[in-house]
Amino acid sequence: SSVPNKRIGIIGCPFSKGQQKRGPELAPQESLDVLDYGDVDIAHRKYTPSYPRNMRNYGQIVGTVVNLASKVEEILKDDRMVVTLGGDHSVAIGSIGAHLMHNKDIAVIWVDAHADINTSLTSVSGNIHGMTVAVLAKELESYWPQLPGMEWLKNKLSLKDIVYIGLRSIDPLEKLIMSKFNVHAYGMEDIDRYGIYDIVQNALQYVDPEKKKSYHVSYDIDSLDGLEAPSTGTRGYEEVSISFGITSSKLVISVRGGLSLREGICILEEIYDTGRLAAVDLVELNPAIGSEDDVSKTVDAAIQILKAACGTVRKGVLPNDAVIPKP
Ligand code: 5AB
Ligand code: MN
Ligand code: MN
Ligand code: MN
Repeated sequence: SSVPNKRIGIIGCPFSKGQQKRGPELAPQESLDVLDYGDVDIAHRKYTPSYPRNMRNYGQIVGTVVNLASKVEEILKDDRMVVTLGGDHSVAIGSIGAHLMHNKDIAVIWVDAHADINTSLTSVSGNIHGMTVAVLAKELESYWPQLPGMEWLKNKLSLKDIVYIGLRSIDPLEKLIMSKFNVHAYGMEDIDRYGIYDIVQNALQYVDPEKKKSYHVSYDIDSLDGLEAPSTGTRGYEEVSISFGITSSKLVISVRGGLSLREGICILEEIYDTGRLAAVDLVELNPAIGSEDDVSKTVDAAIQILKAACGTVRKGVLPNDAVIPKP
């Protein structure tokens, strides 16, 4: 099998406007021991004469993902695996968009409680972190209004090239989109039935049967159970206000019962083992949520997952030239 990439470039994207809570922008400040390409410039400008409806903070998002995309491309050209530390999940528009510019033949493994496949016309929240996959999807182009500033996204992602793992909270219209386009997804119930190892093997076999694609893992920390990763914005029970025209009501989304940290680690270990893991996003960690303990628990979970993505083996590795000391 091919040799996994040992060179890593890490980039912070402290962007939080894809959702409404303060905090995800703080996550990149937690330091991880890898080569650092710095933080992306966050766009603060209000954008565009034709701001699309029901897309909160569109201007800042467009500006930021463009900046992130050029950094990600730079890291890929340096032949390093890219680790993008969000930020909320809207940053994956930039990282996956850049990966697609660098290499058209990618496969995305989206690990999340949510499908993030709303368009501006189906979203009940107007939060763009719930629309990322739909923005990137080739098959959904005609379901969007004009998206000014997203013209750079020329190579779109085919919905055949994405597979979800860990879903447990999908909006009804997201479900409709997924079934119409036959999007491949493993929910928590599938993991209960078959176990995480077999699920990952199946997912990879589906999305990359010829074993030649460049993998992009977009890891939303809310895929983990709230007990393992409490400091994230969309966990537990949350009320999202729905407003279409003059009607408005509340939707309660339940997202308990998520992945164990071990399952999360296993996903990355197996994908690392393919030797073709080229990019990882670690998003939605929100250090402004929960107690100090909650935050350090969540950061630690994120670190364990990133370590697995970088080739850490839980069983340990043989040291290079070391010998067992004798007296
Ligand atoms: B996340 C919801 N589907 O569109 C929406 O955390 C939640 O990046 C989106 O997965 C969650 O607002 C976005 C209700
Ligand atoms: Mn999520
Ligand atoms: Mn997400
Ligand atoms: Mn979230």
